[in-house]
Amino acid sequence: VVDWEYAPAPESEAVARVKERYLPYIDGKFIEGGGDDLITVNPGRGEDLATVSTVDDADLDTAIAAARRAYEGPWSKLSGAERGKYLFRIARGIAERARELAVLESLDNGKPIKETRDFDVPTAAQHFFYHAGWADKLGYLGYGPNPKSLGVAGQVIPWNFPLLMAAWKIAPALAAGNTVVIKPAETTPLSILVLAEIIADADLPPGVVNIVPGAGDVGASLVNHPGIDKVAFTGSTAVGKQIQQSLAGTGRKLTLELGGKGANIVFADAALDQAVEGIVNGIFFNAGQVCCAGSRLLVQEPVAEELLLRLKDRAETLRVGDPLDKNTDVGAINSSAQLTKITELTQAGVDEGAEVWRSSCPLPDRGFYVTPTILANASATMRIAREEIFGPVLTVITFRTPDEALAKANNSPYGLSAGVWTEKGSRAMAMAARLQAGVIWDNTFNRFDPAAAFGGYQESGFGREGGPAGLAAYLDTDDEAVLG
Ligand code: TXE
Repeated sequence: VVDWEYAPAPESEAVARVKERYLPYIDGKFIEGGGDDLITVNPGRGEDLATVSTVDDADLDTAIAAARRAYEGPWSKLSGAERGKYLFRIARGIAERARELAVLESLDNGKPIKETRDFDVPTAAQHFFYHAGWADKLGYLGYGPNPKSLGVAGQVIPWNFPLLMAAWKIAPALAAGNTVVIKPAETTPLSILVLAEIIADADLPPGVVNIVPGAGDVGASLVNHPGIDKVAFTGSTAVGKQIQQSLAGTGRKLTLELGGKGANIVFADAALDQAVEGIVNGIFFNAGQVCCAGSRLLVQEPVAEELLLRLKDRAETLRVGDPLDKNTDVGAINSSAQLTKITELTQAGVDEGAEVWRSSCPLPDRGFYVTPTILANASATMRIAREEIFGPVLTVITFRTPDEALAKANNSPYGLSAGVWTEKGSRAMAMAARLQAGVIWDNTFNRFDPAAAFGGYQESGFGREGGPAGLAAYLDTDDEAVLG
């Protein structure tokens, strides 16, 4: 039994320097947008956090025209080494303001400070460092000494890793020589607007990066704008499908990174305690609001009971609570809408006959929180086995043979991530060859490296981010698949 009485260790909220009002960043200036203001909420408390000015169609035209001028003017005339210098400066700027960004991200998104401090912010800086190194070496990618960039990239990002997704999108686009107009998610626009300050301080030529806050309609106008040469979207499968349809026939290059229902497959010979850590990380990291989450646990029958016992013991120790508390393991859900979706889908699992276990950790009395939940005895036809819950809710299914594990893992419209836990290397390799997933981890989970290509199959989208393949997505080449 865990004793939940403890002394909180809160990070100072003042470090985030939250402003009352945040502005779009267009053509090197922070401007009042013509759209309706939006209020961003602190999900840890369920209270309003700040007001953000959003863009209208005229502002979008201005941003895209500025990006075009910057592309045709200073940016495309720079050498790769000079572009690299700007990226290094942005990376250093993120590192210098790391603590401020971490606290702000926890306030705006709800994820624990442990994660923003140790993962989101340093990994975002790492992405700029990595791509800075590529800017003057694109010739080594195998398509001539001076590969051609695409032009103006229109990018739309989600709320689950706001700063990190901004880095994933902006860094490769700039390294490859493009300019950018990027829209953050409506619930998490703050950290990218601090990144805009870092970009301004790095003296990037005006118009190279433009940040256009707004809701989904702004995203739709951006990706469909005739001034855009390349579209990169990370978000829901439903919106991804709409974008693909609306871009059909335009010839515009498109990368889609959509949802997932990752299978974490544990064989009877696996090191079970290590697997438990990987399963916990796979589904409770960022409260499960992760496209590559290991949201389906497939466990081999002989160890199913033992693994579940150990898993529940471990999950019982997770502290759910205030995102700014340094002891918090599982923070808040990003929005009340997402909270409702998680609650409804979990209930559907219970109604369909899954066996539910919930941790006993008390939840804060305000804010948007979900108790770590395990739904065992699930079958492949249940909604909880097929649909993305995007919350701290694990679906458990058993299997007998490797073939059955493969069939069950691949029985999904998605195909983003998978994990294989076994002491037998040949089995891990054989599974990896047949799993329909873009990212497969062996005896680990949720490991990320800017040098490694990330992306999905089927309804998880297409195109790769990270590594040479991620750069190819911003170059005039069809080599992405080869470079992956
Ligand atoms: O996604 P949306 P939502 C999944 C997850 C979640 C569900 C819904 O299952 O529960 O999607 O989340 C912008 N044209 N993922 O509703 O709407 C929007 O403003 C262009 C998985 O938040 O797809 C935001 O910036 N853009 C995913 C971004 O798209 C549009 C991460 C994502 O929001 C648009 C997020 C349109 N028509 C949710 N409509 C992942 N891959 O990790 C909205 N947007």
